[in-house]
Amino acid sequence: MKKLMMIGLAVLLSAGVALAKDYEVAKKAGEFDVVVKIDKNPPVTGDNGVTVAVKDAAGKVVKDAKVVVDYSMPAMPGMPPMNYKADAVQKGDGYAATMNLSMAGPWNIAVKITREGKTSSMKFTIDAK
Ligand SMILES: [Cu+2]
Repeated sequence: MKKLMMIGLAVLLSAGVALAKDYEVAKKAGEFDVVVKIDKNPPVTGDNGVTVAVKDAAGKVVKDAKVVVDYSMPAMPGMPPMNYKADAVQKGDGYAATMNLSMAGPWNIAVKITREGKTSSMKFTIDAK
């Protein structure tokens, strides 16, 4: 009985860890090292919280940039192309935005970082459920 409970607990704990893990993409945007996390994994139809962490070439956290999250879906049968934009707000060591995905399927994400008049971006795709 005790052994069964221990196994049950281990399963619960590992499931909890898997569920808690954010969708994460790390990429370069120009000279910046960018880590984007989405609080739904996989991303879902509706609201998804996005956080963006930016470091400069020297590895220093960048807090004075303007960060915009563009998300779009190319045209599909019966659906015109959709393009949205969310301005991220500086928060803690990064930037936060909410992405509202209007339908399931593939979305192109572009994170644009503007600092000192120069804009760099990183791109990736997600498959919303
Ligand atoms: Cu669509």
